[in-house]
Amino acid sequence: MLAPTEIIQNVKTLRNELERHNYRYYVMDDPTVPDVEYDRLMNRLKDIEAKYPLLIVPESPTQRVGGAPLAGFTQVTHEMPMLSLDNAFSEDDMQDFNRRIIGRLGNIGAEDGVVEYVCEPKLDGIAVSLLYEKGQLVRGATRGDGETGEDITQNVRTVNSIPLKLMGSGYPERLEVRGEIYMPKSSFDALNQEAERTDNKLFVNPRNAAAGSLRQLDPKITAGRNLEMCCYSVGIVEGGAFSDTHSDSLYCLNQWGFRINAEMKVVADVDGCLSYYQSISEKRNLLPYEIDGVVFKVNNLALQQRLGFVSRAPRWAIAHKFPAQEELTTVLDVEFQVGRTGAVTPVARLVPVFVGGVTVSNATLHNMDEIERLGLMIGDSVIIRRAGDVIPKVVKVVEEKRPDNACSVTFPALCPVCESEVIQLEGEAVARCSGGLFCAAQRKEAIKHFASRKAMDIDGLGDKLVESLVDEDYIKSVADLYKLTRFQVASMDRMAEKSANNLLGALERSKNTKLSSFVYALGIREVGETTARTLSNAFGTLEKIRTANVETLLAVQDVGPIVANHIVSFFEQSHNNEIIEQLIAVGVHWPDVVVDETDKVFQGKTFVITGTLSQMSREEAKEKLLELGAKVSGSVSKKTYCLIAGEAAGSKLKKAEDLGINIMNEQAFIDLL
Ligand code: I6G
Repeated sequence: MLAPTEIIQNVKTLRNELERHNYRYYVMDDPTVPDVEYDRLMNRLKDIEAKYPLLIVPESPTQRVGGAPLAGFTQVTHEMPMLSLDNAFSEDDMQDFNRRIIGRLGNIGAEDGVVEYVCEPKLDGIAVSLLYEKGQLVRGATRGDGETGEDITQNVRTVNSIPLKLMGSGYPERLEVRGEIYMPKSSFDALNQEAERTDNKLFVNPRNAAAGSLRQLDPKITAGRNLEMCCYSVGIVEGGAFSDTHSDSLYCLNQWGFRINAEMKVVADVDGCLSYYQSISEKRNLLPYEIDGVVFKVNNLALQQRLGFVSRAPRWAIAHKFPAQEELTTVLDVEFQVGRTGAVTPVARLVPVFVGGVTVSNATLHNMDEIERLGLMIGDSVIIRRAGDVIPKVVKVVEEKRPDNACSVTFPALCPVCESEVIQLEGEAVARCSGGLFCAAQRKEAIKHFASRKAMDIDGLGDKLVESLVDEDYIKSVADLYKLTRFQVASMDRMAEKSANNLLGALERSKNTKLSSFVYALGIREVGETTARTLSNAFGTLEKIRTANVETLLAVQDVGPIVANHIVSFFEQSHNNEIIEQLIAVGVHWPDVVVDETDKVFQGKTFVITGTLSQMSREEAKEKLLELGAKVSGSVSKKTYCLIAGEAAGSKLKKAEDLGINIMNEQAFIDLL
């Protein structure tokens, strides 16, 4: 039986230890103990608190899970208004901003015509204020309109990267920390996947998901949403000033337990700001969170004070925004496109809109289920999103803006290209034209695919040229490509003699190919580049693939019943075999593949290794996996088959858990080997 003082001491030690691990994990992204150890400590603390409830305090790490639901949010008046930032949209705007600052500071502060700036990415989240008194978190509030926000203390307490109690020492008596609460891209994807699985409404983007999660009256829901917070400034500072520069104040915040942006950088002048903008633009898609620009601030706090504010924005800071990734536009029409496999896909024709750096006039709507899910009608105002290189997507219909003459979308019963019947099989979301290669659209797409780089790699045979050659009736099948005459090619629009010769040369060169490229080029449904390679490695010759039955195909790694059936039915159709014979007859050839008979149990499966392994090095583990046919990648994604997690596994383990990927500890891996 422990004495009360010993119990209290144990509780203190456990809390300190847990807070330290929390900090290493959520703030520094650098855990020092494995998750199981963290769980053990947490369970020990929970057990003691359950036995002695009087010892429970709000800052205990056990209290992050969220208390009882609220009836509503109360209003908070910000003692110091939460300002907004002016925006720059171009290099000229940035130069103007810098000139204004130098001009105002003149000979005191910008003597040599330069000012030092701090650069940070501008996270696309929700601005919040956290108030600490004597080191304890006493209130969390949204920015609201800058004067008045909402009290979200219960919810911010569930965010693991927000300290409930400040660490270390030297912090002011009253300290208000400001920053952005956001949802990492991986958590957003996992949340929407789950919403899709459970037939719930999807969130439009990580920002809306973060806002929705923070506006929950039940903090337990917020606790399950994997939000993070990154700090960017302070508001109230009473009872202890702590730095002369903005960068220094961020370092202090970091020491006291807050996450600051790892990309933060101090630059000597405006040219440094412009290079920073460029480099962050380039790595934007690789960052684990969404950003909509970068923020520059004069580093010296005394100079910030001298510059002051204009209306509701500081003169010493600016947000250099990226081109918007979401825009509002109108659906002019919905048309139906026919793809290589006959899939009939609705496409929204839009009033052209500049989004994510390009002008977008079309967006795929995937299938009728998607149109129903969005509740989309022709004439609707919609939000279009184009992030990175991703195909533009309609993410939301703005129903309030629906015009009276909006009309619903009807799926065509006949193919819009060849008028064959459109068929939707039971359980499939996609409807298909039944015309096969009779359908000019399917023919065009099949030929484009055949000519593409990863297939037969026919240089100079672009999409437009394929369409014209089919429209002219010069080619009906891929085999006809090799029968094209110089006269036919040269007669095509914008085909000079030289390009015609080049194309004929490329066609000739393409005849010398690889089995995997040829199998991929055939365009068998669900047989992508990787499956084509797996098939050629497993069978070695086209003849063996052609004559394989479903059972034999199922024995190949990664080939499931759907793919196996598509392969068998492709080779059952006589016209496909005729085309293959014609291709071979005109000289298309490839060497057979030597089949490696060893049993490669992990053929094609992607593994990730993380954390420290104690019985072998990571390199040795990788070698073993490669020997068994696996691929080993450095990052976890939906494509990962299994994560091998050693000691002190960190963010990769968390991501794998979020994505529901197989996780194996070192011992299980060794047992498996
Ligand atoms: O909205 C903001 C995003 C990022 C900010 C901000 C910021 O710094 C990285 N900084 C300030 C001072 C304000 N808004 C007002």
